[in-house]
Amino acid sequence: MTAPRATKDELESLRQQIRHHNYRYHVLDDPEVPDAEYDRLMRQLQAIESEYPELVTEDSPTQRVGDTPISAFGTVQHQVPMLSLDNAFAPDELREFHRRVSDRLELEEGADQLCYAAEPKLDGAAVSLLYEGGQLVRGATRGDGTSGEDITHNVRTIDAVPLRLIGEDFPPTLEVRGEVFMPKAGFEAYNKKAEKEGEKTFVNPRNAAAGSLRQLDPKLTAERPLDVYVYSVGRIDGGKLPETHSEIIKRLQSWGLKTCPESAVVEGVEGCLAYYEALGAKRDSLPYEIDGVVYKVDNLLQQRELGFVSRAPRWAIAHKFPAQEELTTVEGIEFQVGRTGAVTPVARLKPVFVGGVTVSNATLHNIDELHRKDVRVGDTVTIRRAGDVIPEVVGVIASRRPKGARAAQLPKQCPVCGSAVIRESDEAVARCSGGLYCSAQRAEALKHFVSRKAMDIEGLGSKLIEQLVAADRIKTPADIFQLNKDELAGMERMGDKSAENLVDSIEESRSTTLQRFLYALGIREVGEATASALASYFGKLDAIQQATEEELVEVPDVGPIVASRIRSFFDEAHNRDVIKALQDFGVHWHESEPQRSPSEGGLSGKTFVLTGTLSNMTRDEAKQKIQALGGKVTGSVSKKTSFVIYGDKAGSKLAKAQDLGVETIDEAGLNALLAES
Ligand code: IWH
Repeated sequence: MTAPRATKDELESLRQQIRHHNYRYHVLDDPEVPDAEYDRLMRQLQAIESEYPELVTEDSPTQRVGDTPISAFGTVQHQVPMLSLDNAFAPDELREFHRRVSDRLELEEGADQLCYAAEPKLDGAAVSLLYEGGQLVRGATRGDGTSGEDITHNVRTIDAVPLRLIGEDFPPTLEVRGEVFMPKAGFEAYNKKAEKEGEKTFVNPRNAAAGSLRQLDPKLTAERPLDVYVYSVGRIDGGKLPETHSEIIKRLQSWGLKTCPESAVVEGVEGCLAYYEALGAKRDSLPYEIDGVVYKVDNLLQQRELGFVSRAPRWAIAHKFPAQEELTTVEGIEFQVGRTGAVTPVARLKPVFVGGVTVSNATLHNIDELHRKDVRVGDTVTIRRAGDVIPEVVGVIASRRPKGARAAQLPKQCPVCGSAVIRESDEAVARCSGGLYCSAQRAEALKHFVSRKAMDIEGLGSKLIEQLVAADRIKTPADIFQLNKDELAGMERMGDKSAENLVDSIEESRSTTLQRFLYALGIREVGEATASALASYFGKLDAIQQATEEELVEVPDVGPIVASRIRSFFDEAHNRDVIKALQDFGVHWHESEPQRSPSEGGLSGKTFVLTGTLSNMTRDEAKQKIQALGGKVTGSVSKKTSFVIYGDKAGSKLAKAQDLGVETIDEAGLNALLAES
C-alpha cells in the first residue's frame, strides 16, 4: 500500500516538530510544550510509521534504539586526530602556560588582551560524532586519538545527540567532538536500582559513561541515563566556521548540538583563575561530575600560530581540581559510637590528600555496607571526598589485597562501655544499648547540647568535652553549669582567658528559647523543625512533657514514630531529672500560650483518620486543615473515631471503619465538612 501524500506530509511535520522539541528540551534546556504533548507527538509518529513501515527513515526520532546487537566493534580512523591536553594543577603552572602562549604570540608582558574560552572538564568519555548532509552517520570513541571504536549504534540511543541537525547552513560534512557523561542523579538512581536487582554497580559516573558506550546491545545503552556536551570540531568539508572557538560553539548549538551552558570567554590568566575559583565553588552543585577547567585560546588564528607539540595543542590546557578520589591503605577498622548509640564502622587510613584535604578516617556507614564492600585491614581502597561530605570508602582494589587480610565483625559489646550491641531486624544500624551509661553516647549528647543551633555554648569543643567526660567531670548537661573557671583553666590546651570566655558563654546560654532547649535535649527524631513545631504548638515545656502520643501527633509533621520517641524520652525518670536540674541551675526561656487550643474550631472534639490518596490535596494538607479547625487526626481507626476520610486505593482502614460502624466520607464530603465548620 502506498501512503497518500497527506500522510507523508504529516509524517515529515511530526518529525520536524519532535526535532524542534528535542532541541528546546535538550539543547536549550527550555522546553516549549509539556512532556505529555511531546509524548503524544511521538506516539502519533510511531502509529503512522507502523502503518507504513516503508516510510521509516534512519533519522526518524523513533529510530534511536536498533533491535539487533552488533557482534563486535568496528575500528574508526580519526582523520583529524583527537587531541589530549596538558594538565596544570597549581595556579603557577597556569601562569606558566599563559606566559608561554603570550611569548609565542609575541604579546606584551601580562597580555590581558588574550582571550580564552573556558569550560568545565567533564568526567565522562570523549566521543566523535560524524554528520553527513546533516544526518548522524557515525559515532566513535576517542581510543588512542588516532583510531577508536565504532559506537554509532550506542550514541544513537542518547536523546541529547541529534540524529539529524536542524537549520540549513551546516557544512555537508561535520565531525564534532564532545563528552558523553552520566549526570550524578542518573548515576545514583542507576546504581540504586542495579544494587536492588543484584546487578553490577558502577564505581563512578566516568566508568558508567565509558562502560555504557561499550555495549554490543544498544538496548542496554538506551537504559543508561547518558547525556552529551559537544566542545570542538574535527573534520569539516564544505561550509565555513567562525574564527573564534566561542563563536563556533554557538554555531554548533544553533545546529541542534548540545553544548555546556557553563562555558565562557575570559580575559588573561586572571580571568582564567577567577573562572576556576567560581566553577570550583559550584562544583558540588553542578548536576554532573567535573575534574577541572579547560582553557583554549579563543582566536583560531592564534591557535594556528601556536600549533602542537606531539599530540597536544600549545593553545589549550586542562586546569585540574583536587582529585576527589585517591587510593590509600586501611590501617584499621574501628567502631564509633554516636549520640543515639549507633555503632558505625570507620576505616583508619594511611593519611592521603584527597578533595583538597588530608584524610585519615573514612566512614563505612554501617555494618551491611562494610560487609558488602568487604573492606579488610591491609586493603588498598579508593577514598572519596566530595565537597564537605564525610570521606567514604568507595571500594577495595581486590588485586592488591595482602594475604590473610581479616574481615571485621560487628562487635557484640560496645567498644566504649561494654553494653550489648543490638541490631533490630528491620534496621541498618546496630546500636549500643548503654544509653547515657555509655560515655561515648554521653559525650556525643553533650556535643549536641552545646552546638550552635542548640544551646550555643561557644568554646566547649569536642576535645574538651571528651576530656571532661573521661575525667567524669560532666555526666549530664546539667553538670556543664557547675563548671568553674579555675578547673577549666587547668584542662589541656586551656588558658585563663579561654576558661573565662567559656564561663561567660555558659552563663549567657542560660537564657534560651523553648525551641533551642527542646532541640538540645537530643530526643531521637526531634530535629530543629520538629522542636520548633512542638514549641509553638504547646508553648510550654510542661504541656509537651505531659502530652500523650495522640496529642503529639496533632502537631504538624509529627507522626506516630516521632510521637512515641518524644513520649519515651519524657517517660525516662533520668531525663526528667536532668531537665529539672537544668532549670534549677537557671536555664530558662519565655513560655507562651499554646498556638492552638484543641477546644477551638468547628471540628473540636472530633477525631479523624485519613486513608488512601486524595486527589486535590495531600493527606498532610488535609490533616492541617482539620487541625486548623480543632479536629484531631490519628493513625488508627477505633470506635472513638468520628470520621474516616477515604481517597483512592483506601485499604484496611476503610474496611475497619465499616466494620465498626464509623462514619466514612470521601474527599468531596471532607470539603463540605471543612466548609461548614
Ligand atoms: C513522557 N522530553 O525527551 C515523557 N517537553 O518538549 C516524554 C518526554 C520527556 C519526559 C517524559 C521526561 C522528556 C521532553 C520534551 C522533549 C524531549 C524529551 C519536551
